[in-house]
Amino acid sequence: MGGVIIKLGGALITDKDQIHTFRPEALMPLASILSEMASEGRRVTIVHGAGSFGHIEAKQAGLAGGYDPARETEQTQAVDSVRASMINLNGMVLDILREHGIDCQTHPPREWAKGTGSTFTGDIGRFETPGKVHVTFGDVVDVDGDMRFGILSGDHLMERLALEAEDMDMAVFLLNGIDGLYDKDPKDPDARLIREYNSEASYTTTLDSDKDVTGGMALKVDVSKRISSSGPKVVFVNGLDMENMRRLFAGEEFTGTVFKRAKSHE
Ligand code: IP8
Repeated sequence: MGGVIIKLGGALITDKDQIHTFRPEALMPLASILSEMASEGRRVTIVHGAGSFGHIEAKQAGLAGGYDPARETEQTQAVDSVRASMINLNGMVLDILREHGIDCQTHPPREWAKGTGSTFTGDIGRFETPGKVHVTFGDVVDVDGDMRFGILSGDHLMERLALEAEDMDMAVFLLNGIDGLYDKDPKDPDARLIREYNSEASYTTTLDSDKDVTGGMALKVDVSKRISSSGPKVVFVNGLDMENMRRLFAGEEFTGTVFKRAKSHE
C-alpha cells in the first residue's frame, strides 16, 4: 500500500476570521479516521495550514514579501510571534492526534527548510522514518539574500512531499465545508462541482485573498496540477464530511474533485 499525504486546511482547523482560534471539533473526528488508517499500516503524512494562527499577523507585518528595512522592528517581532503561534497550533494538532493513538513526529519547517515556493531547500528524507505519522505545517522560514525570511506554504510542502517521498498513492486536500472545486462561487445555486479537473476547466473560488498571505484555492490548484502531472493523483474533499472521507480512503465512490494521475504513470 502506497502512502497518503493529507493537507488539513487552515480554514478547516481554525476559524480564519478570529485570531488564534483553533477548531478542535473539526479535527477530532478526522483524527479517528487517520488513526484507523495508520493502524491498518497505511503510511500517512500530514501537512497543516496556518489559518488564523499565521495569516492575519503575517499579512499585517508584510512577512510574505520578506524583509523591509522600514519595518524592521515590527517585522522582527512578527516573525517571532507567528513562529510561536504556529508551534502553539501544531502542539494542539499533535495533542489531538496523539490522544487518538497516532504516533507522530513533527517537523517545523524553520528547523530544516529554507526559501519559499516549490523550490525551497531542505532534506525531505527526515519524513521517511518508518512507523511514524510525520507532521509539518506552513511556517515562516529563513530565505537567503535580501529577503531574509518569507512564508513557506503548506501547499508547497505538499507538492514536494507528494512528488519526492517514496511511493505516494494520493495527495488529499481537506477543505472547510465545500466538496471540492466549483466552476462558480460555491454559494451560487448554479455552481457545479468539478468532479474531474483537467487544465481546461475554469473555476472560481471564494477563498479570500485579502486574508491569505499564500495563495488560497488558486495555489492549491496550481500545486495539484504539478503533483498529478508527474506524481500521485490529487483529491479535494470536504474535511467536514466524515462518511465521504471514509469512502475515499476505502477506495469507494466519493464526492470530490480529482486531479488524475498523468497517463504515463498509470
Ligand atoms: O496556510 C501559511 O501556510 P498555509 C503559513 O499552508 C503562515 O498557506 C505562517 C502564514
